[in-house]
Amino acid sequence: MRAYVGLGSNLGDRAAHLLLGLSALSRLPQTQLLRISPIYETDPVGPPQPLYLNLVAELETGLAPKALLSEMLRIEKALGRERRERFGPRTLDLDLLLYGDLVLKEGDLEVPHPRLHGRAFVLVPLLDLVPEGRHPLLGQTFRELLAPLDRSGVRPLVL
Ligand code: PH2
Ligand code: MG
Ligand code: MG
Repeated sequence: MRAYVGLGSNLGDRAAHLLLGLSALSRLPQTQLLRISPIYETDPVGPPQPLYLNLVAELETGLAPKALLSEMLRIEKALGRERRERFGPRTLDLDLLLYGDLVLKEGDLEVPHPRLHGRAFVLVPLLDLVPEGRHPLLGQTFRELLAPLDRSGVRPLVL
């Protein structure tokens, strides 16, 4: 199944955390890392905290959604993530954004990701990968969902 994972980091060496996260995703069983979006530096949404780096990765995976999610949590932990306040700073956050056109809500597994449609820091890099994509639950295109949002807080990273 084609799956899209959002990556974010706003603590320590942010780019290194993203690269380690991508490397770990690429090594998951039954999984290929197909493409990645550009990296963006983004204003934090939520409590005051450092700027984020965000990107979206496209995977082809034979893992079931639950198995993929638990592997993602394992990768976050391996990269030193401590869960403290909700929406607070993190070394690496991996969010399962889309799993094919699956719509599912079961415990801590919810696809499409429940906040995908309101977040420019997700929609901008997602649109880089799937410019004609459509939200499987809401039915609107990602382009339509991004249109009313303020994207001034999402800037291409210049290395
Ligand atoms: N993640 C959050 C909370 N706020 N803000 C930005 N810019 N990027 C994120 O990845 C992010 C956030 C919780 O997951
Ligand atoms: Mg997140
Ligand atoms: Mg998360």
